[in-house]
Amino acid sequence: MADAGMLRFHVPEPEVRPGGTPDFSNVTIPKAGSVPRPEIDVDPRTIRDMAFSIIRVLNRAGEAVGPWAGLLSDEELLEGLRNMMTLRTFDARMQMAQRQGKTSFYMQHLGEEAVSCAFRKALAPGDMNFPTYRQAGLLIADGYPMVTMMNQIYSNEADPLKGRQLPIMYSSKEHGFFSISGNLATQYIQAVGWAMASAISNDSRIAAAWIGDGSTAESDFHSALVFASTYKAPVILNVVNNQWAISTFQGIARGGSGTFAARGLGFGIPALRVDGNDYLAVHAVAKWAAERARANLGPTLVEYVTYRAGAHSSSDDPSAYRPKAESDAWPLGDPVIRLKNHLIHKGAWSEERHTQAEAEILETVIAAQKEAESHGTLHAGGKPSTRDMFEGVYAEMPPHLRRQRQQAGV
Ligand SMILES: Cc1ncc(C[n+]2csc(CCOP(=O)(O)OP(=O)(O)O)c2C)c(N)n1
Ligand SMILES: [Mg+2]
Repeated sequence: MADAGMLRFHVPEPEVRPGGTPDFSNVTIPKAGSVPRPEIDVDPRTIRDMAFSIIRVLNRAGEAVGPWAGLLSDEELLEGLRNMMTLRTFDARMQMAQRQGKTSFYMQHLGEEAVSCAFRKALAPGDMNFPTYRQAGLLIADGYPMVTMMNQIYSNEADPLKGRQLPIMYSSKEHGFFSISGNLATQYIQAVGWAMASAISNDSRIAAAWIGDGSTAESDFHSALVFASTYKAPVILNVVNNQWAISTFQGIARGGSGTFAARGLGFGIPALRVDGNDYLAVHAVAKWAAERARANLGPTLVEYVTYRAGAHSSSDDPSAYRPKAESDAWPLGDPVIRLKNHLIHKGAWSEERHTQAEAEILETVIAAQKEAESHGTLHAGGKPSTRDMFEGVYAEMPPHLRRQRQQAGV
């Protein structure tokens, strides 16, 4: 009490800094299969504890257990494994291409592949994602051509966005992938607004909002929750908690709320936490939330508990702010290895087939890369024409732009 009356400013600190021993002893991991699966029309007040647990299906022995298991066939699981492996290989090749100067920028998904790949499979055609830069699995799992993604990354002559967007900020209406905005959290208000419009026009399509743990500190996140809860918008409110927001640990944006899922409770929105490295759990929870939205039961907030194993982006070096071995210590493991082990346990897969699939996937990704590079890279080959810069923005081009286009001689 010596300093009674003297205020002290509180800044949350991560458990460990570079040079320290990784410590996740504060992350409580419930047993796989232990969290119940309520009916979709459950009274949200009766499941508030789900915002503090973690829904898991795959146990350490590679078995799928509990009430959230059993939704996917072996074929669907094998496709999921292939999609995650493809995303991982795509990431590795594009990260390398960035280092080779073929693009200015890249962002990887390492460790988070299950979130976007499994989620995509819970949606129906016509549903719309409002993704961040770390959900390319939504496109890969929906069969969007890798060559087109690479063309965008290289800003080459075949880039569908004509070099206007930062690399990796894809856009595809047909694949339910709303144009990515670099301004964090804008995706939330856009998704909720789109979902409200869908309900107002008595459509059947639902929306999915995406945000990272750090970005939940933006006001857009909170405003979106007001509208989503008041109007029971048909939207899935996804929070990908990968523990880091560049160099800032998740405790800063979370503050004293315990979990990011718990943010939904004050709005009366059902909030679930799920093991983001468990393909089966992610898919089952996404399906539950999608069914609620489609049945006019309103929004669901889902927190995916995962870990960003790679750097934030090609411009980041995590060794400056976290121990090097921290990702190996992450208690929920690796999503690709966990699904692989599950399929081997079931007798639907083997180490040999996995090695063979890795080689095949690498070959496919390299072939796509060769094709994309034939259309140009950042500093070589074909580019979008200067004329493209003036088109597709205004229905009628304003006089000053018409003048500039004439000056440019295009
Ligand atoms: C409004 C806004 N503020 C800051 C930035 C810069 N910025 C880009 S990514 C990022 C960290 C986001 O972390 P998180 O939301 O946890 O997502 P993650 O990258 O971990 O997937 C920041 C601060 C931005 N793009 N937009
Ligand atoms: Mg994050």
